[in-house]
Amino acid sequence: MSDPAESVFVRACRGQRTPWTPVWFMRQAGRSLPEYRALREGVGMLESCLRADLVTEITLQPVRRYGVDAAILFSDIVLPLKAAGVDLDIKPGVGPVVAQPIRRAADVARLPDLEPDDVQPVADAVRSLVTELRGTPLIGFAGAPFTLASYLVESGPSREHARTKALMYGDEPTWHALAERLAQIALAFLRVQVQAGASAVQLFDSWAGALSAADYARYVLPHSRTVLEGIRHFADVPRIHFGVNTGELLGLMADAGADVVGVDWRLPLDEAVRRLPDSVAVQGNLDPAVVFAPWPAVLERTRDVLRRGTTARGHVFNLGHGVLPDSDPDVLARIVELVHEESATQVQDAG
Ligand code: 1CP
Repeated sequence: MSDPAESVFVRACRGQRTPWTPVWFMRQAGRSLPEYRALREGVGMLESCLRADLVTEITLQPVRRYGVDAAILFSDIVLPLKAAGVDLDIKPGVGPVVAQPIRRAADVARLPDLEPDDVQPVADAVRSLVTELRGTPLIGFAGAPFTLASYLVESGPSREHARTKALMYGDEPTWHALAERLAQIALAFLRVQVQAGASAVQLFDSWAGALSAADYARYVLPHSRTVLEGIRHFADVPRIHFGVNTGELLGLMADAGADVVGVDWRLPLDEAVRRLPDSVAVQGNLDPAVVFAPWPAVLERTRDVLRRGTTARGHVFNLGHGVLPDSDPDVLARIVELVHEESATQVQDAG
């Protein structure tokens, strides 16, 4: 069994030379695969995240299908909140729904802490995955404080995040108290995964792009830094920091303590590289909708992402956001093959 800490994926995250560009897909587990739908038949989303056997199998499915360079744990960003005791559910076709929204200081005070025992099945699944993956690295993840707060304050998915921003702008102490609690929960969840053997972590701040740079720096960055720096002190694993529509925030997201910054499809990777310090690698950024276009378009755009990615210290190929639910698994498998072939040739040309 090869050492996942020396895998192509981990090396690229560290900005070290690799024989090809590693690739994985956000939301590769549990979305478009028929074998996933079959396994989940009659099992609720959060219930499935707390069954180690299901988590293990669903995490492995895309690795087998696509030959990706990394696995991502099958779970959800709201799972640690549920496991800690927050009354919430994931409604099919909707997303996370919270019974009692958190909007005042008293609501924040009621938020429970996450104890490692609360997510014991996650640790069990990670341990069995490390064995089953035979050297392929496993990415652990958590939701960042802002994105988690949005679900708790809005009480469900939101486009505008208006109540979340209203809390931030109108009651700064309560906002910081909430974000600090969520940072501790995210950090505790990541620690469990890393302790059990995850080789890298990704902090999903999916909705941070809703904020201006000044507001991100004032209200969000310090709390995301608590999580990312907390992991750095805990273990030597690469930390990926990702959000959608964050072109104006990339430098700040690196500043929060990332080794790799995820970029969505709106900004060309070489431009993202110009906005980032030299010390960080990039991840991204094929538009997830490209998967639906005829193959010549997929080919052209995949090559373009690879070419722009060569300007970075390290490049992990990915989509600019998650796999869309109706994506054809065969196209995703062909993209993995293409990324491997093309990038191996690039390395030969450069050498
Ligand atoms: O590869 C994988 O799919 C791994 C598992 C995974 C991950 C990484 C799931 C399973 N969720 C997530 C992260 C997650 N969850 C994020 C960050 C990534 C992103 O931006 O997509 C977010 C914002 C969520 C919240 C969430 N959970 C939503 C989005 C709702 C919204 O605000 O628009 C939804 C629909 C869920 C449910 C969910 N999570 C995962 C699955 C397979 C599902 C669908 C479950 C079902 O309905 O049965």
